[in-house]
Amino acid sequence: MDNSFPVFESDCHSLLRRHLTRDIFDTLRDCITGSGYTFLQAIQSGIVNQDSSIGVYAGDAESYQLFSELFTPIIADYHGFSTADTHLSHLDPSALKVQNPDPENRYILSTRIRVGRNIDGMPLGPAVSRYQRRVIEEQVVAAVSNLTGKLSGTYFPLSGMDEETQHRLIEDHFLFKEGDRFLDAAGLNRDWPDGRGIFHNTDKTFLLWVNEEDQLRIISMQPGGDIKTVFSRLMTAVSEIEKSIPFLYDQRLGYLTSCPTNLGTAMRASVHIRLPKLAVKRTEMKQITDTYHLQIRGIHGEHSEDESGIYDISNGRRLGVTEVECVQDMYDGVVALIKREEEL
Ligand code: ADP
Ligand code: DAR
Repeated sequence: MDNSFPVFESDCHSLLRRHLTRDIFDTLRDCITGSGYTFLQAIQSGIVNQDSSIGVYAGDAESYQLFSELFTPIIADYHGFSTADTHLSHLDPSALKVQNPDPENRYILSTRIRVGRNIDGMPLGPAVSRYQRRVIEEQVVAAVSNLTGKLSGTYFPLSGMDEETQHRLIEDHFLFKEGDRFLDAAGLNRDWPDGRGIFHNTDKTFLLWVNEEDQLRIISMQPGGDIKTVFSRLMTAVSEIEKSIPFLYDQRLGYLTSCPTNLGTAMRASVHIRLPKLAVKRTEMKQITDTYHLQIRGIHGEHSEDESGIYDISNGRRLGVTEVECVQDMYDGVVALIKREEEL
């Protein structure tokens, strides 16, 4: 790994490039955390992938302190969250003021709400060893084997999963894609597929990814727009799992994650929604999603393009807002999008 100041291409617009000064680089260049994660590893993804939006990953909780000269301004820039701010959690679905925004299923194909979690006492994905990843897998599998009722289900390790099953689960939006180049350069794909897998209940409305970008991605999803039911199921599952697994949590930054974009709630609440009229008025659609702090993705996950007027619409705010506010953001924005679609 080259330890000279990185060369950024003229069309690189990452927050890494924006905030990495020569002074910060010289100060942090030789820093290594207790789990052996180096500053150069932390910035590697943004150097290799010049089209990164952020470009940095944490290898453990200590990364957020030891590399603070760089991480803190990136977090402030991305989340609008300063060192004077403190994150608060609010996980109670009864506080959510929502109803199904599309009871006749004219627009919303499906609703999915996920949170990322990592295990207190372990490094994060970019610095975890093969052995630690297997310990994490064992801990998570033991925790989900205690789930009862509608949350009970089966764990499927990626190792040994046949290609056809894996492809179908990805195509059906249940399983993560094999780590992309951003995760690869961050060291998150090391030893793939060892220690990775997916748990899901019988009807695939509750799923849990093990050792992808975060150590747990806890997911609730179902067809249609019953946002409150999806959120309630997720919160029940999270509190059940937390009875046997300590989650990595920071008083100021909330739930700690490998990518700073997921800090705080680590929540993405999304709908797959068909908006054919707004699809040809993309500027107007963007005005509405910006107003409600929403993000637009394609329906095959991050970095995918929208398909035939169907979009993945989700909350853009994760840190400095509560879980209830994340879901409320998404709901309020979806109501506005459907209203405008009907007007058109
Ligand atoms: P993240 O887990 O960070 O939300 P992605 O955006 O890559 O990651 O989405 C992961 C998977 O979840 C993809 O297969 C995507 O199609 C699926 N997905 C996301 N939102 C929904 C939704 N509302 N309904 C159905 N599938 C969804
Ligand atoms: N691709 C990286 C991370 C962006 C946020 N998405 C995550 N964490 N999956 C980038 O810097 O663009």
